[in-house]
Amino acid sequence: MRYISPKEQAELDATETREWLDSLDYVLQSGGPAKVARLLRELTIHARQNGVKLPFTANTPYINTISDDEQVLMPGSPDLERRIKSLVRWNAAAMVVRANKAEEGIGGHISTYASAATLYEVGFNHFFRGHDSSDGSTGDVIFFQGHAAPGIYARAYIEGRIDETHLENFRRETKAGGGLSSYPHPWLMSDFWEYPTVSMGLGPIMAIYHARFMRYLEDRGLKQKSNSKVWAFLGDGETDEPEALGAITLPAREKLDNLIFVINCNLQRLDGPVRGNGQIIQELEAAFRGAGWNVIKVLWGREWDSLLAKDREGLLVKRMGEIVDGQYQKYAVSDGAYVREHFWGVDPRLLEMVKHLSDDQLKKMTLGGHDPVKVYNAYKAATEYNGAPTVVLARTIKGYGLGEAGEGKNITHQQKKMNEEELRAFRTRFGIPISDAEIGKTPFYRPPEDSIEIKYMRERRKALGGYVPTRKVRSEPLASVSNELFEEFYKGTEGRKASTTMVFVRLLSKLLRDKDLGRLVVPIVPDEARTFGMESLFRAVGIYSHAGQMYEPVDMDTLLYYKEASDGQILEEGITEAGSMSSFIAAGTAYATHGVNTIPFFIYYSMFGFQRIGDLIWAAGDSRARGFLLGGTSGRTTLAGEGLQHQDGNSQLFALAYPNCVSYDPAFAYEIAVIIHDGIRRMYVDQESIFYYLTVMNEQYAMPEMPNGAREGILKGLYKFRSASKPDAALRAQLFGSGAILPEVIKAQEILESKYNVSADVWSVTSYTELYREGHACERWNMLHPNEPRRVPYVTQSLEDAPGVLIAASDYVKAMPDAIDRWLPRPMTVLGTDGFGRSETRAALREFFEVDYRYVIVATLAALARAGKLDASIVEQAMKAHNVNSEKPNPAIS
Ligand SMILES: Cc1ncc(C[n+]2csc(CCOP(=O)(O)OP(=O)(O)O)c2C)c(N)n1
Ligand SMILES: [Mg+2]
Repeated sequence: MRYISPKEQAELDATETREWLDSLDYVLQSGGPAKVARLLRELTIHARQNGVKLPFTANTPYINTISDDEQVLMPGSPDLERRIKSLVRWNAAAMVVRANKAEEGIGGHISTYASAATLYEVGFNHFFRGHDSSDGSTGDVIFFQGHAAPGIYARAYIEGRIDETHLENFRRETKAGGGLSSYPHPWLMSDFWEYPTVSMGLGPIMAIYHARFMRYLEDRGLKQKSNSKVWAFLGDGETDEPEALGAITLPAREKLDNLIFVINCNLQRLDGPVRGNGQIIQELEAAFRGAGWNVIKVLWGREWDSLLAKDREGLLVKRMGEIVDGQYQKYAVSDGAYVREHFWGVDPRLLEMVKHLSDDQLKKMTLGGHDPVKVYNAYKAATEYNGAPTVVLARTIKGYGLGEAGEGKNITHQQKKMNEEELRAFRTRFGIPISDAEIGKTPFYRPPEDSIEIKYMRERRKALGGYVPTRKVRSEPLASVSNELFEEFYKGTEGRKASTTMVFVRLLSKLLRDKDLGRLVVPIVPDEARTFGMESLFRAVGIYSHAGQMYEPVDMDTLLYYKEASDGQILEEGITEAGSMSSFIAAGTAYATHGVNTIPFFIYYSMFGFQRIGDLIWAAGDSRARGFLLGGTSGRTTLAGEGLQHQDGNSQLFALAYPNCVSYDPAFAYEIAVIIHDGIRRMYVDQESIFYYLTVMNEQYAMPEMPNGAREGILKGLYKFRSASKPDAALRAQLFGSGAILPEVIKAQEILESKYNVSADVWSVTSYTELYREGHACERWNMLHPNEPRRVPYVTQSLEDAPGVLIAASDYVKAMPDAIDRWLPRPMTVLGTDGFGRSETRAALREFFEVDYRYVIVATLAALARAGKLDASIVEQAMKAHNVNSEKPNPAIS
């Protein structure tokens, strides 16, 4: 081969490159960009097939996605909007400063909203549709970033929705005249906030599933098809929460172009930079693009456009892309001379580009997220985009406008105070008509009622369908719930064995077939339907999929095939309890947001509920979500084989702490029927803002007939299931059982009577939590009304005259029965399942945790012995007879 010199080689390379580029230019001119894209795709495939390893990048350059020439002019009055924004900024800052004037400040955040003001104001003036939208939709659903709440209140104040007293009482919610919640809390401000967001990461995942639920409602004909959007505003630091990014593939897969994320990329979180040594925006771009989202970067304001136009060699773009976030933050707090030297100064050609600008002008060049035109264009593109969700990555400065008080500084997130000088500077910068004499008082400022600012704001909101946020219950309550559906369960199973899970599934199937309620029921499962024996529902009501079923399911020839359908009713979420819970919240709040009384039933492995996604359940409570959570395969000893990470003896205890969660641990079919019947009535007829948690188990036993008069007690948490056959016996006991442990207790009752002459009543405790709450409510009332007759807790009334020792057993921790101990006539012996579960058979587990019938017997006899009614030797004999080893290690810690 002939020798080719490096110079010759370079020339050949250059010629080759030119030829390729010329060809590409030709295709571009003759066929357009789409043809170029196709060609490049084909070239890529060809190269790969021939072993070429192409470098991967999911990133685009560090510039705006929407170029200068693609941009449209902003409608409306930019000047007025700027002025309004300044007023909102002032009041937002003022309310936080005032809340922290006193020694004991009560917190609040200035810098989050300061960085996000433009992102919100462009939305309020041009995009966010209220619920009275004239386009026939129910408007947009907006998840506001929790820490930006002061700005949202400040706007509501100028709009005239709340008054000065409210602002003064920011974070003083118990004050007369009404206070404002620190963050979005529909529980506390139920006509204002719709969704809680401040536990970071929950807003984004709830938004994703809400967008999908909106599609579900439309596809099932429960809601008119519309152009409503779900907006989620979040912080860049927030994206470190697994929930924030953990579900982003779903909306892309399901083509949810009704979903828009706006991430306020101020490059800072609470302690410091989000990615000091990296670039959070590029990182997020890659993640979202990789997941299939439409990504719009809004990095630079208009002042940069002319510089970028001059940047033929791409020097500026390259420079923009090589600065790490920590350094960008440094530029934000530095003067123009520093920026000139350190950003532009690396290359004389870059310096040349800005030589016509003064240091001051250099310093004032804005970022994209502070430029309303850039933000407007991004939102416009986002709302018009078809086929995928959009994320707007908007670059801003944290604490924008605070100047010395904190702009861009690491301490800015926690900045709650501003001194007089700082206030004065802030006022001057934003042109707020407050005099020097007054500034020390940090007065709120609202322009006169007939000012053009107020008129403009109101007109804009009117045109967009009313004020945002507004929460209003839009559904009519259900008229009633017929008893008919539930009656079969009162009769029991006539000896046939069934588990409470089977009973629930049967009841759910009946509800789904009901002509009134059926269409409102939303079954939600996280890949667990077969575990709970629900697979028959696949075929009966279908699994929801917007796309329908584009394949022939492998089990097509079976009766219960895996049917996906665009009007399917089941939300089969796959293995995501967090996603399923987000669906539950969307379905459980649709009575307000969409005016549809959907009734979600979310059934899951109980161990992965409160314990794993407790914060989302808390958010459901805050959201006033209605519906039923079903903890399946529950009970530490009832779920056999699975072991430590699966066996749940905790969830009932967790449920106790959720104020509007009504929880039950039912044992029998009729208990479940009574509870669900009453639950639907309370939530959908009486419209109470509560939700239910029921644990259901997989042990099968015969379901008895409902005892007469049990209904009230089932709901209150306790009723007598079976009376002692010899009430006058010398040895008496009261036995309490719950869930699948109740049959153990019943068995113990029989043996105690036949073998030990102990006559016992058996009680079913359906809810320790309800008994606990009612007991405390009575005590509290008594404390506050010393002169009035005492109220007696229901549990005390029920057991007042009950003779003998008291023994309780459940498949949950001992703290459950302990919770009612104080209202009992005597202390109670408690059997429960404290400790880690393990893989074993049910019988072995109950022996291990000491909750089977033998332990109920021993506990009863031991209590009688301690009370002096029985000789201790009898207890020892019983232990021997039942193989109970006194030296067995304590399961609570082993
Ligand atoms: C789950 C959770 N963890 C921690 C916090 C406390 N916290 C509140 S704001 C914040 C920093 C927020 O940073 P970022 O998301 O970037 O928002 P920014 O204020 O910068 O817009 C932290 C850590 C929280 N609210 N929720
Ligand atoms: Mg941030």
